[in-house]
Amino acid sequence: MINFIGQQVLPHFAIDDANAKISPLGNGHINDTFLVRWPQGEMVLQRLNTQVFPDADALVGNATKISDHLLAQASAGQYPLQVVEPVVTANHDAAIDLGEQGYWRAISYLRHSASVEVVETAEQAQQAARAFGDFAFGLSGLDANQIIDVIPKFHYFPGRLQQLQAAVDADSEGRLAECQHWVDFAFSQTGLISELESLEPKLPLRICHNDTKINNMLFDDRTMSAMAIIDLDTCMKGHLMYDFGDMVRTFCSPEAEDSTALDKVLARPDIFAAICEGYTQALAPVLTADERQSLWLGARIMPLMIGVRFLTDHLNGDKYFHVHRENHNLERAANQFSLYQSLLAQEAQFKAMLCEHETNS
Ligand code: GN1
Ligand code: MG
Repeated sequence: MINFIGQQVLPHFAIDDANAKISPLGNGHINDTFLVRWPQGEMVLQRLNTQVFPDADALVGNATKISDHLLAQASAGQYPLQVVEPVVTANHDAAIDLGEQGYWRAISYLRHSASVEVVETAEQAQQAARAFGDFAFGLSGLDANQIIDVIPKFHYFPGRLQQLQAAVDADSEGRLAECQHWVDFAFSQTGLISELESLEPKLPLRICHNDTKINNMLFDDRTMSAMAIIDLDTCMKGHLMYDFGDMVRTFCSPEAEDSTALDKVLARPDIFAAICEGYTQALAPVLTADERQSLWLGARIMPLMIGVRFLTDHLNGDKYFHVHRENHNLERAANQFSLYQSLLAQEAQFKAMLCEHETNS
């Protein structure tokens, strides 16, 4: 892949392969991402997964609109973070479609940036949650109809359960028996659907990030303060509760998303409180009462729904998420369901924390 990039992709950017250093970057589950450095500069290069994103042009178009909007906000002093921007080719194209050999696009690399895989302190969680809140707030002035839904029904829990049911019915890899207990567990939690159905119609549609994992927010490695929000691939119309929930999902556990130490996969209360504080403060001017009320549902639904998606992919033979070992998706699913259980076990305490921020802001 590295040789291919050097010989077939870099020339589109007028970069001489002989002087470039190409290395894999990040831990994405879908696209292939590389850092390219050459004597005159550096950039992030990605091969988009067109199975997952069939309308890659729409994805690139969305990202351009979002970064343009945020850059304008930043230059007016109204957006506190740095903005990742598309890098066009020598012919000023936003992407290179090489057909079978991939759909490639580049984005700017931010110097002095550092990413975190597991949140260590409440301070870190608060900074990151505030940054994701600033991002959503910054986009509240952009007309949501300008953004194309690159994956329709992305965070639609009933649809994800239907996909799990289809995978169970097919059992194409003969993996059902060993994970039947997790399948049963997932289907025992359908009570969330009625909660969702009563809340969702009241929630405004906003441009959401839809993948607010801790490693999609960069810190400044000199100060460890928030620097930028990255990975605009799934920015689409949606509800803020899912962005809140994805932070809870990826910040609260002291273990990585694929850790098999399930007894340690617990939602940390101090981190949950810090997310509530950072996020609701940044969004205070626009957050509606119904949106505030939806946050606890978002916090539960995201680990459960991502767990369902991992389990579905395990049953389907690991066709969607990149895997690095046998049963990787099953292990991820077990991890996410354990985190969900830990959240449920602390429901009263966590709901009280959300109410506290309701009255404070
Ligand atoms: C995928 O590839 P990455 O890490 O940006 C997935 C998210 C999941 C996440 C789980 C398009 O994101 O929805 O929450 O893995 N993205 C897509 O870690 O499905
Ligand atoms: Mg992503």
